[in-house]
Amino acid sequence: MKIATIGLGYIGLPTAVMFAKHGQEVIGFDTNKEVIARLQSGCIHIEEPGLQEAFQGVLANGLLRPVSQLEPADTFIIAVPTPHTEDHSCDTRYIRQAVKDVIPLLKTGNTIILESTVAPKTTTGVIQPMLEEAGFTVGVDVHLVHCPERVLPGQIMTELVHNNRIIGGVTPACANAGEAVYQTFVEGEMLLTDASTAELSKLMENTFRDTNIALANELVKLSTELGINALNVIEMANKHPRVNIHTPGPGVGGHCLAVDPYFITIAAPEQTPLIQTAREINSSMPEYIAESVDTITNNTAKKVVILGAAYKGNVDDVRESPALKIAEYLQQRGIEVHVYDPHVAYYNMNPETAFANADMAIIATEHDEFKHLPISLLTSMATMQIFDTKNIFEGAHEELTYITLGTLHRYSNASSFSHKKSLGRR
Ligand code: SAJ
Repeated sequence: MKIATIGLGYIGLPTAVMFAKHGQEVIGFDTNKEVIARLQSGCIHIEEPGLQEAFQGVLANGLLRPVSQLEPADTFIIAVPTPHTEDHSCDTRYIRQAVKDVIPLLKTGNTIILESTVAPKTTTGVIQPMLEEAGFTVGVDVHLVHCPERVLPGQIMTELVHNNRIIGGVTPACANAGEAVYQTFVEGEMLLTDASTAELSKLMENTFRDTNIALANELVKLSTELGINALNVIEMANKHPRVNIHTPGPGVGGHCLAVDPYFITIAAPEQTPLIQTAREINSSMPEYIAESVDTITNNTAKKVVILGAAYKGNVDDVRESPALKIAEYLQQRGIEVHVYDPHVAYYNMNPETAFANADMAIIATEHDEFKHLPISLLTSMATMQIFDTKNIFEGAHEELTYITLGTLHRYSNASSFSHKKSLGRR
């Protein structure tokens, strides 16, 4: 089978590599010529464990060819970005462009698979009409499938193989065609369904996470108010066999959890108050962290170092990153902010400069490097103070003030302080 993957980003590239690794002839197409040139020279352009080695292998044996000109194939897999517009709705322009690029190459019997996350009904409402306008009957001449990617950045190479796969065919024949494609390497279960169910399932998976994280973040706010350690509450509550309160943090980033719920709320605004509120709570967290800095330092912070720019640990992806929003809120307060991130080239500067004379270090991303910090960096601070919004720091120093999302109540305003003093612990 000859497979063409369109879009060689966080999903398209590992997917192309995986097909090639399992013996398929793959061409990887991307409109970004710099990306293609880099790939042709043997280097991947994203950080993902195991990907570089696997990529080099299939480039060397010729099964994967990065190309800047799309070619005919049996199967076209579209994995392009679906950015959100100003009002958070799903921008399908890259998908439509990809379909336009594919149409002149299409032959009877071809399969077109959309992996990009989309608003409900995009496959049947946007792509199917384009194919039919071009003279193809979907389900008869060509097969159209929505097969949402479900891999976790950082574990993509394993999850691509082992995760279950939703295969949403526009017709049952389309679903069968999609299954035949993924059978080449997927070891998880193949879940055949229709395209709209596949679209909404994908969106609800991330909405489930976003809503549950909002509950954890709301718990931080209410516990701080009540003088109780939210992290201890979560630890206790999660001992219940059917409870799994998620982990609170500085907000929700990435191009999935912070984006996908809006595709649902825009499609059905009246029916989604819970999802909308969850989004608001998670979006409020970076400002809440900045306000907490004011409270902790009694508005005296002049310089703050933010540890982490990426939206989550051990990846280089800064899309929708709460860390960068915290930086903005602190800068608006006139605070000098240094963002240090060893995983993100742009923010991988000299940590000495970032820490020197800082009044606080905020751990905003759970990179392994931040579990322990060199003592020399800590002692160079004006006030040795770590605000660990990810609860990961494992180091210790007698002069260190260590604050988590569970201990903010210690610094809350005077009105309820006496109450907090007697009830707050840790
Ligand atoms: N986060 C919390 N608390 C938690 C879990 C996560 O604050 O308990 C934050 C993270 O710090 C991060 C954000 O949420 O800022 C999202 O991180 P994540 O690791 O939960 O998810 P993503 O966006 O990297 O990947 C998700 C995954 N979806 C689910 O777990 C349901 C992944 O499987 C999807 O493939 C991916 O979205 C996607 O592409 O949709």
